[in-house]
Amino acid sequence: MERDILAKNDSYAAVNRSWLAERGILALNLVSSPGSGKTTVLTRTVAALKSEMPVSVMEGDQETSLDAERIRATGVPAVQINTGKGCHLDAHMVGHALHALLPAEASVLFIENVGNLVCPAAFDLGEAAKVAILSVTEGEDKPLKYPDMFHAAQLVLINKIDLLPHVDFSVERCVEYARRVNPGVQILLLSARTGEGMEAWYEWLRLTRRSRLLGRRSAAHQTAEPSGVTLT
Ligand SMILES: Nc1nc2c(ncn2[C@@H]2O[C@H](COP(=O)(O)OP(=O)(O)OP(=O)(O)O)[C@@H](O)[C@H]2O)c(=O)[nH]1
Ligand SMILES: [Mg+2]
Repeated sequence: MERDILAKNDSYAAVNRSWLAERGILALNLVSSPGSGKTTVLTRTVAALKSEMPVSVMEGDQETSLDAERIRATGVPAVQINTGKGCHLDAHMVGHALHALLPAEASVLFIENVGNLVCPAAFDLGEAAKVAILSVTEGEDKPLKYPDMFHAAQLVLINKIDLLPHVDFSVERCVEYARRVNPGVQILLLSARTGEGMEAWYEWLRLTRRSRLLGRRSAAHQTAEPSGVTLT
């Protein structure tokens, strides 16, 4: 039964992925335990980048639209998906939300998943990459305890580094544990509160978006279609 659910999800995810690819949209699935700072990272990120590139956000929570309201307060479009009893977003929900949000061509779409380090790892949403956030108050052992999530992530953001002087958290050990479950994973340290380290994350976003647009342009070139995409 679990296999059937995942197979069905994968087919919806494939539809989302091609819908996003046709429009040159970079979709990122942000995953973490509750409270590690996903929405705080996102509000700061979209406020910083919205004049440079089109951005929009999907917010996944069991209840409330508090996070979508925090994003909308920055002037960036956001939709809230409430999962009720569900502990993760799935590709069917995201497909519906895509049609409600209608992210712009060549934009970056951030999908904030439900705070949970287990279930979201298994559900492909059609994203280009998963970004896992781990805050220093959670303990450095999380990559070893929740290996599926850290294995699935392309990038790990270690957040709340402003709190490092007050907590017992070894960045070195955390990096070693993350690389043990995912040798190729990229890792950035930041504080969404002070802004330290955020520029490197923005640069990762710029580069990842750029390579997506270049890939789209060369695919369009091969099929002799005009791409219409401006690279910035
Ligand atoms: N000190 C410090 N606090 C932070 C930082 N980032 C977020 N916080 C705080 O951590 C708390 C949770 O942040 P959120 O952004 O709501 O976390 P979240 O991951 O979106 O939470 P859920 O959506 O409930 O899973 C808030 O009180 C934030 O102000 C940071 O870099 N440093
Ligand atoms: Mg949140």
